Amino acid sequence: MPSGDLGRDTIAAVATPPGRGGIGVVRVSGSDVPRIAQAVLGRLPRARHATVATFRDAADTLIDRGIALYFPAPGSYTGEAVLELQGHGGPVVMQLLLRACVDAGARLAEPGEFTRRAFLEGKLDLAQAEAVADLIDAASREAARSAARSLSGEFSAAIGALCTRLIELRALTEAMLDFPDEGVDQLHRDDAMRRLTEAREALGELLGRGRQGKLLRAGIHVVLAGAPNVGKSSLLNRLAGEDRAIVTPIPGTTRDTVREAIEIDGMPLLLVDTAGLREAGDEVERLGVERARQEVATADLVLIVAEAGSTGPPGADLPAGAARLDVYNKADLAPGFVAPEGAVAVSAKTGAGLDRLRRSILEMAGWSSTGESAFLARERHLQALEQASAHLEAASREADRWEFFAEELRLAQHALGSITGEYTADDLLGEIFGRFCIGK
Ligand SMILES: Nc1nc2c(ncn2[C@@H]2O[C@H](COP(=O)(O)OP(=O)(O)OP(=O)(O)O)[C@@H](O)[C@H]2O)c(=O)[nH]1
Ligand SMILES: [Mg+2]
Repeated sequence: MPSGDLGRDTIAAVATPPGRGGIGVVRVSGSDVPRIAQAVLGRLPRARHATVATFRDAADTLIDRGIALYFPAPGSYTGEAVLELQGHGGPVVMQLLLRACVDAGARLAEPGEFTRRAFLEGKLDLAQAEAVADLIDAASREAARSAARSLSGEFSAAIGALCTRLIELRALTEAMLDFPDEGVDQLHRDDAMRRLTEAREALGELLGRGRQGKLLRAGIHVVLAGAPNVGKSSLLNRLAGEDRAIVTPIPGTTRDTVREAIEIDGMPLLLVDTAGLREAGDEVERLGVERARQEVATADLVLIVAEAGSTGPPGADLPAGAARLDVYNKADLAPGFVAPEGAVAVSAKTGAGLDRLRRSILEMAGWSSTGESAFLARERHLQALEQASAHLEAASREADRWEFFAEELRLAQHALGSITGEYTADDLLGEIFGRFCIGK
C-alpha cells in the first residue's frame, strides 16, 4: 500500500562507512529532494543520469566536485525521490556535504530508515528488508549467497506459494461449510486432507531450509578441549590454515583462550582453543583452565581431543545443549589405530583425517550441504514457520469439525504473513530497522 511522500519528511545520511575512502556517498530521500538539489547543486540533475556537479554549502562555498544521481519517485530504492551525491570519501567532506543537505531542509536519517521507507512504499517486503541487513552483515560466502536469495524474493515467494495453497484450501472448506445440510461427502474430505498434507510437506521443507539458514547467519561456536599436550593448538592452527596459537612440547602451553573465525564449506565457525584441562600447577594456568571450562559451557560443539592410542578422552562435563565430537590426534604416532565409532582420528602434523574432521564438524552442527539451498532465516522467521506448522498439525486433527479446520488454516496463514510483513506491529518494525546501519 504505497502511501506516497505525503506526510513524510526528507531524510539524509552518509551511506558509506565512516573513515577515508576513494568515494563517499550522501543519500537523500523524500519530497524535498528537488529543492535540496537546487540548493546544493544549483539544479536538479537529469533523472537517472550520472551528472558531474559542484557541491556547495548554504554560504555558497565549494565543498567538493563529484557525481550526482537523481531518481524521481517511485523508481528509487525507497520509492520516494532520491538524490545520491558521490564525493571524495573523507570524513570531513562527507560531514560538510551532509550538513549542506540538512541546511537545505533534510533531517538526519535514523538507522535503517531508507529501507524502512522502501518497505512502507511496497518496494520490499519485510523478509527482503531483513535480507538487506543480513547481506551487509554476512560472515561467509554461503551466508551472503543465502541473503542475496532472500533479498531477490525467493524466500518470500516460497512463503507466498504456501499461503496460496492455504487460501485455496480455505475456500474449499468454506464451500463445504456453506452446505452443511447435504453433509460433506467423502470425496471432498479426502481432497481437503490431501491438500493439507501437501501444504504440511511444503512447510516442512521451508523450515528445513530456514534452519540451515539460521546456522549460516549465526555461525557455530566450536571449542577444542582436552588434556594438556594432546595437540589442541596444533589442530586450531591446521583448521585455521595459519599459525595462530603457540605450540610447544611443554604441557600447559596454552593459557588464555585463542579465538579464530574460520569457514568450512561456506559455513562460518568460531573456533576456540583452550588451556589443557588438568589440576593446574600455577595461578596463570589455573585461570586458563577456568576459562576453558567457561568456554566449554557456552559451546555449540565441543571437540574433545585425546591422543590416538590413549585410553580415550576424559569424560568432560558438557552443557546439555552442546554436541560432542571425540577427536584422536597424533594418528601418525599410532599406526594401525582405528578411532571408535563416532570419533575421528587425525594428525595435526601430517593433515591426515582433517577433511573427515571438517565433515564431521558440519554434520554435528546440523549442516547439510546437500539438498535445497538455505534461506538466511532469522529466529523470528523460524518461530513463525513453527507456529504455522503447529496450526496445520492442529488442522489435521479437525477432519470432523470443519469450522475448526478452517480456523487453524487461517491462523497458519496469519503466521506466515507475519514473515513478509503483511501483518506487523509498529514496534516490530522499530526493532528490525533499528538494528540497521545508518544510511541503509
Ligand atoms: N607427532 C605428532 N605430534 C603432534 C601432533 N599434534 C601436535 N603434536 C605435538 O604435540 C605437542 C603439543 O602440541 P600442542 O598443539 O601445543 O598441544 P595442546 O593440546 O595445545 O597443549 P596445551 O596447550 O599444553 O594444552 C607439540 O610438540 C606438537 O608439535 C600430531 O598430530 N602428531
Ligand atoms: Mg595448546
